Amino acid sequence: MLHSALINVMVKAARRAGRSLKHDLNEIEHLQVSLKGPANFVSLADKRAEEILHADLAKARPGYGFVGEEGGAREGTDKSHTWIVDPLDGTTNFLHGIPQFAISIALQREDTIIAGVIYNPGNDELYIAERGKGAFLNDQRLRVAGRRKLDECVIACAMPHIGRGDLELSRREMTAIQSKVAGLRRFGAAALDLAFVAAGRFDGFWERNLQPWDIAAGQIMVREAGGSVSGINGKDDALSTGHVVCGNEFVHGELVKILRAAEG
Ligand code: 2AM
Ligand code: CA
Repeated sequence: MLHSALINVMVKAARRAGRSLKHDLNEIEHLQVSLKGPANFVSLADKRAEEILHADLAKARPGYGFVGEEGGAREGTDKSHTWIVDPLDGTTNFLHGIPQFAISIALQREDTIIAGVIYNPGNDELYIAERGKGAFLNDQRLRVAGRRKLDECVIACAMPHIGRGDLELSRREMTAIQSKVAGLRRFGAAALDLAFVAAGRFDGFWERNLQPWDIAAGQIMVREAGGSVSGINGKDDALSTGHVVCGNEFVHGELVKILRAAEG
């Protein structure tokens, strides 16, 4: 399938960084991890992947700014374009050898995300989206699920864990939602949760306290697959608030209602 030059640049970078992550995952699975500990090793894997992404993207599009989870923000001479990159989303899964992790790359032009690529090197699933041109998984056009009955929906969420999140609020939200849906899932990689909504696997997803690089590529993926994405109150912006809720228009609206009520 033919994609734009921009998407080709992003895909090439994602695949090269993916090879690096896959090599490092193999080391983790074979326990050839240094004595300093796996967490340290993973943080090196993360940094290596980000350096590959930065090198490839900067070579192909000199001057674009770059915001990555590991290296912070690097300003470019071209002030209207910025890459927003997570070299390893789903770090805890990666550390445990669970193949639900991904590289997430988005390109922002002025205030708008114009392209996104999410690549899971664990199972070679490649998601791409370009503004106005649709979303694809391994070259198959994506469409969000069409369900309009909440009791048939599978919804993804996050869970506060040690040192992170508001446990009480999360419990109120989960209690309110789990009693109304066919199933709740917590997979632990926000970029892939969004990609799964775009692919119609999940009917919806919400999570709080995310960073722009967790959301940017997944947001355009869901929108280009025909879905709705917003902050928790339904009107604000997921990227700037860091809180996200999405699904088809109906599911998105229902989740917003329930989450707002749970907020109290
Ligand atoms: P990460 O794997 O790149 O850290 C898990 O609920 C999701 O939240 C993952 O996508 C994870 O991204 C993201 N996340 C963002 N900030 C986080 C943090 N401080 N601690 C753990 N997960 C975080
Ligand atoms: Ca992340």
